[in-house]
Amino acid sequence: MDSRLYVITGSAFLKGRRLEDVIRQAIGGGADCIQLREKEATSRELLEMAVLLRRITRETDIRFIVNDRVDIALAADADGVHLGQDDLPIAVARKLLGPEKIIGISTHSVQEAIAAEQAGADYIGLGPIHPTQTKLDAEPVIGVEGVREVRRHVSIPIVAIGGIKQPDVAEIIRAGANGVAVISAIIGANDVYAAAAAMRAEVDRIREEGKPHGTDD
Ligand code: TZP
Ligand code: MG
Repeated sequence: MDSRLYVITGSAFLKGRRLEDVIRQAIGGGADCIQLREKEATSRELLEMAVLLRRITRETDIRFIVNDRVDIALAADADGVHLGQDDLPIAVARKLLGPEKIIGISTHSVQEAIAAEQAGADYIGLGPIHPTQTKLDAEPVIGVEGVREVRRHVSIPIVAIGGIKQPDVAEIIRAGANGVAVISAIIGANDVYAAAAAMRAEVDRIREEGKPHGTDD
């Protein structure tokens, strides 16, 4: 699960554009994983979006992850789920999903990262790196230094999240993140394709410098 540009949905940023079009542009620009995350949606709406995103990500051969909801992930045959600290425990999610699905965990500290790895997470989301307006109940920011510290303690892939914009990418990847997870800077961009392409190119450029980025490299 070594994602370089992990794009998360956020309907608030669509500004009247169709989810399908915006996601296709993000994938065209280089997103290699899409996560469905819609906190306000009903189960029925989530399922509909999940089926749509599964179709697009299958066509383009990239990963598809569902936030919070193991049931929706199973129903849409997503590649996995992304769970927060207060969602189902990893062991329970693993039992429901079986051995093949991906399980990612949101972490905010070295302790949470180590616990996630020990519990069998396939990757961690780590942040918020910078202040974000997108998640109002976000934990305190951990900065790039937080990435460097967590990288020293876990070997599973790290996807950094929170307020990340194109100029931030280089130091985050140099600090040991495998990739970046982004909502507003891509979904909210006027030119989604260009925003994704610029961020993906930056991840690729720094990754090619050859720093260690976890076991999946
Ligand atoms: N978890 C930590 S920060 C965040 C989530 C879901 C929001 C990221 O959105 P943005 O717009 O890229 O800051
Ligand atoms: Mg959650």
